[in-house]
Parts: sequence; structure tokens; C-alpha cells
Amino acid sequence: MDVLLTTKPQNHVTDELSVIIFWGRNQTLDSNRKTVLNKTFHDEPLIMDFNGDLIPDVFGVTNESDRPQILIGRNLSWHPALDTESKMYIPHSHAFIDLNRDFTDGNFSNATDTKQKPEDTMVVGQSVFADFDGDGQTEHLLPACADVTCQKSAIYLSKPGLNQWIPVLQDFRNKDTLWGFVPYKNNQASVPITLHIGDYNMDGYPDALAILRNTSGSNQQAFLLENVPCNNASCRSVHRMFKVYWELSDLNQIKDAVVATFFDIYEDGILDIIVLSKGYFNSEFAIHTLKNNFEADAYFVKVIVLSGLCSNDCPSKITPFGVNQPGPYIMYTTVDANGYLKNGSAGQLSQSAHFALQLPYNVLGLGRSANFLDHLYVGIPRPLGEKSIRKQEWTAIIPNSQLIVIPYPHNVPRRICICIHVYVEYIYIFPHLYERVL
Ligand SMILES: [Ca+2]
Ligand SMILES: [Ca+2]
Ligand SMILES: [Ca+2]
Ligand SMILES: [Ca+2]
Repeated sequence: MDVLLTTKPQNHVTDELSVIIFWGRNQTLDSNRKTVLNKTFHDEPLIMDFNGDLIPDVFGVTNESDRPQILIGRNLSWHPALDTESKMYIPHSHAFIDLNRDFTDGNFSNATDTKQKPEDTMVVGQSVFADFDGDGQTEHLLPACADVTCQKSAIYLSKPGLNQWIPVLQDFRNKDTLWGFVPYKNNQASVPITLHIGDYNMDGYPDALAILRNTSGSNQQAFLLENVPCNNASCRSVHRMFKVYWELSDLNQIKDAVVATFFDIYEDGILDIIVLSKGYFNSEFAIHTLKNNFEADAYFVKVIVLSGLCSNDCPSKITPFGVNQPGPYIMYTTVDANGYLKNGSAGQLSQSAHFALQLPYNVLGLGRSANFLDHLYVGIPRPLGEKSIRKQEWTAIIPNSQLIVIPYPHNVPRRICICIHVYVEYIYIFPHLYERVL
């Protein structure tokens, strides 16, 4: 695994970001093995696989052109990435994810159908992507405010291909207190308005974490937004909406939170929470972890997609593993506890800039149904011009299992996989491990 670092001069003579890539060496980094890019970036870069060779590439607007460029990871060569007259918004929320169910990513900022922001919004936050209604297709979620101070906040949802924004959360009032998003200021201590997505209760519907501020006071906190059935007219067409958990005492105790995200502590498939908070002086930050005590008998499947590549010292006859990839798309179909067909889907590492803090794998909740997954599909990016989809399908996957997908050889469509399928005991002691070669 390599590490990409962005730096900014301390004296702020310029807002340009310099980028340094440290090349990994087994499990360490060597400070002498690095590449300092010869261009600077206007904004944090997006890591994506532009050319479908399963080697991550670097996307962004540099000091040389107003149009985004791509740095191809394999040979570190620069190429134009997008022909557009539009200027990229800063802070951007570019994403590399499958929006049209062909299991191949399109770059969000590359979409030909540009979409206007929701009506009556003054401030827009970061776009995030999740299968909000659990139908197997990604939706676009956008936190926004109707005024510059975010006294009136909302979260909107849009379906790919439809030029319509549906509010999925508008009620930010808890008793007598009105909460709202924290507007972004372009300085070091400010974090863009964003949602961090994860299915904390494993019901198959992705939930979110958001940072909200008391509009009449000064406190700001992390809140859990649960994805629940829609109970009002405005969200009826998506059937789902967010409900804020105002009284989670563990989260309420963390004052001046700035970022909150999901993380699987103990790797038991149940998502826990990490919160970053500001100390009394802005320069002091503290990291808090909250273990998810949710103990319903819900099931999950955890999927990790690797690259199936190794660098030139790959030992012969050993199948390479590679590292977690940006861009794979995962979808399942199953039957829920009531006998209805249920889908779910997620993209792996679709966003990487501005504290996206996505997990390098996906945990998909299955609800209380202990049924086998009828189908699980994994698609990986393919090069431009290649017609057939790089996709693999499995049937009868056991719930509460972990699937490690190694696309090898990745350029032979429909035969992309060697997989290690691990059954994770609900009480995690020693997982029984077996290998399936498909
Ligand atoms: Ca690539
Ligand atoms: Ca969906
Ligand atoms: Ca959920
Ligand atoms: Ca956990």
C-alpha cells in the first residue's frame, strides 16, 4: 500500500496543494522512496481507476489547466481527463461509482447530465452516494442549507437520470432547539458539510452520521441519522427518510465534534463510530471511539475487493492479492424475513478527498433474515472501449460471512475471481477459513 500526502505552505502564499506519494515496501514506508508530483492541485485529488487497470490513478485540477487531469498510476503520465467548460467546485465531492447498474464506474464529475442544485438552497455540502432505498441502485444524497448560516438545513436525494431533488430530512428541531449543518469556511479548522454513510443496525438501509450545530448556541455534535420508512408527503416517492437520534448519550457527551464516521472495531461486521472533536484550543483534537451495542439478531455480509496485482517482485506461482481498490461495485439479492425480494448495493472507496473516510471494504446489512444470499455480484472498473462488463456472480452466500474478492486475471471478463470466503462467527474467536476457487 502506498500513501499519498497533500501539503499546503504554512504561510498561505498560495492555496495550491503539493502532492507527495510514498511508495510502500511490504508493511513499511521508506521516506526515501517517494515521488513529489511536478504539478500542484487546486483542491484535494480523487483517487480512482481511470483506465481500468486496477492501479489507482490521481484525478484533479492542476496549476497547468482549468480542466481536470489524470495522473496514470502505472507510469505517472499526465492526461486530460474531462472536456468541460464548467469550473470544478471547491471543495469538490467527486466520486467514482456505478450509477447506472452496469457495474462499471463513471466519474461523477464526468456525468454528461449535469444537475442543478435543489431550489432555494444557498449552501450545498458534499455529495455522497449510497443505495438509500435498498433497490440495488445508487442514489445521490446532498446536505444543503436554504441560508448562508444554515438555520434551515435539509438533506436531499436524487435518483440517477432524474432531474429532481427529494427531501429526505427537513426536521432539524429537537424540542426547543433548532440544529443545522456547520457552514464551511475556507480555513484549516473547517470541514466541509458532509454525511458519512454506514448501515449501523444492519437492516439493509444505509444510515448516516452528520455534524450539526445548535443554531442559537455554540455547541456542535455528531448525530446518528437512521434510515427509516417515509412518514410524510415529501419523501413518499423514495419510501425512505432519515430520522435524527437526538438522545444518544454517548454521542451527546462529545462536545465540539468536527468529523464522525463509521468503523468496524474488532472486525466483527458490526459498524462502530469514530468521532473527532476539537479541544479548548483549536489545535488540539481528540479521537473518540464508540462501540456499537446494537444486539439485534441482524445479519450482514462483508465484502473486500482487492486488485489481484503485485509489484514486480511477485513470487512465481503465488496468486497475487494486491490492495483494496477504488471503484468496485457490490450488489446482492435475497429474500427478507417476510418473504419479499430485497436488494442492496454499495461502492468500494468511491470518494477519497475532504475527510471522506470511507472504509476500504463494505459491510452490507441483511436485516433479520438468516436466508442465504441468492446472488452476490461484484463488478470492477474496465478500460474505456471494452464492451463486456467485468463482473462475477456467486450464489448461496452464507449470512455473516466475509468475502475477499481477488480479481485475477482481471482482464479476462467473466473469469475474474479467486475468492477466499471466511465465515465470521457472531462471537468472533477464530474464523473458520476455507478457500473457494471459481
Ligand atoms: Ca489505473
Ligand atoms: Ca437505490
Ligand atoms: Ca440501517
Ligand atoms: Ca465492530
